[in-house]
Amino acid sequence: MSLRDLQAKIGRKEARLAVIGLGYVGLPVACMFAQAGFDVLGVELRTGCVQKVNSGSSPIEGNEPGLDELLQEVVAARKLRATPDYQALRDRDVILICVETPVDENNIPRYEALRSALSSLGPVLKPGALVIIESTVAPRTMDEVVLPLLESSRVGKLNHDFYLGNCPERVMPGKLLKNLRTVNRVVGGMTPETAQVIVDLYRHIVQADLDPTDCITAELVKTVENTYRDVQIAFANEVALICEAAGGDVWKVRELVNKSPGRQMHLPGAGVGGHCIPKDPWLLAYGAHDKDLALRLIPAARVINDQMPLHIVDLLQDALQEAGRSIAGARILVLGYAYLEDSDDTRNSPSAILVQRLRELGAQVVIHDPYVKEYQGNLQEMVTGCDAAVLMVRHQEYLSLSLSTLKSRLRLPVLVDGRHVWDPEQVSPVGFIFRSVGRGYRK
Ligand code: SAJ
Repeated sequence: MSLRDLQAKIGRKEARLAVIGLGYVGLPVACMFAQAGFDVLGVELRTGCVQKVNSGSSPIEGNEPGLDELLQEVVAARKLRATPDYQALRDRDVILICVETPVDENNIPRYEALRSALSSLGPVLKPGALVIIESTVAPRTMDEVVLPLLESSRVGKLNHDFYLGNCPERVMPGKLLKNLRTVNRVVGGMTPETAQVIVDLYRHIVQADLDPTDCITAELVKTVENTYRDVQIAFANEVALICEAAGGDVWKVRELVNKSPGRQMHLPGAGVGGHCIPKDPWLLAYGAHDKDLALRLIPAARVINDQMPLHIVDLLQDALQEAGRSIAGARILVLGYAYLEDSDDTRNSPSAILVQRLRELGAQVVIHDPYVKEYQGNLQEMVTGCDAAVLMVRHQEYLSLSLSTLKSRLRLPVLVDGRHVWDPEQVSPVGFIFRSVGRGYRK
């Protein structure tokens, strides 16, 4: 089938789609193309996930507005079904690949899932089919990993026997469906014609801009946009450390800096977690790893952000010292374990770094998080008998905490705020020994 024939089939919604990987990226996009009227096959190796999807039940944890209902609707309408069998891909005209692309402890991309998906897809790929990579990959991966794997695993050449592009995901947990509809997308194609066909396809589900370009640009845009965020957060964190040392208040400073045209200082805090921001700067850096280019700012930003949970420990030690207590043997209540407010997602959580360090220093740690199953519980009971409370995540529940009740239940009036929940004017009258990221406390 020619690209033009495929473009026509997409226009008539007759193209048969497939999504490889039914996680927080693949499942919503599969549901939305199915809702748009396409026949969609989900390929997923986790059989438990396959069974849940085929029963119309979402395997995704956390609150995703509309996803459960949409999944039930499209499965009942037989527009979406899931299978672990790659052979089922033989009749698919368009295949989206939405598998994980983590980095390892040396910050090197790990493409096992991507390579496995491509190697299994190649031999069953229908002639004239279009392959679209949604996973976030390091610049040059399309040219140096994806294309060679597809060409080596099947008889055929690019732009003759199959077509290839990338449309990096821009999902945000908690608003997966809304963002798919409303967030602009960059669309990379191995040829401009391929990029246009991919734009035509996504136009069926995306109401925002679809910007066609080449694959290397799409790879760079996705990794740069998250690296931008990481560097901006690191800047805010370093300014917070300066404010602490200089006796300033970073929150007042940030508010007034951001009144200056063109400034948008981000939020300093207890660290940077999640599945995107800690990883994507390393994917971007890897795009130039074999060139004689010494990156300094991007790696330094990662170091600054990864140090912030340890800085919270320093603030806690300082406050406990003022209360005449060492951290060894102290009982510490950690408020929040998810990486993001009002989420149950704990991937790369800064709280995990904090808890590990506290235990290394001999503290007993009590963890509360209203969204993370293993840490749910009665907060008032959990705080009783603790020597200090450390706020790590700005969950809604914590914003309305009674400070006087909190103090009455703590053995020592020690409170550390990692996410700007409280101001000194609220805390001091209650009699806390208070430390907060970005606020000078040096006498
Ligand atoms: N954080 C800060 N200061 C900030 C913003 C975030 O310390 O100013 C921390 C958060 O507490 C969290 C981490 O950084 O631990 C990541 O927060 P995030 O708001 O960036 O949320 P993510 O990880 O879900 O990022 C996703 C990204 N989306 C995609 O990769 C498709 C990111 O590009 C979005 O900007 C972000 O969602 C969003 O804006 O919701």
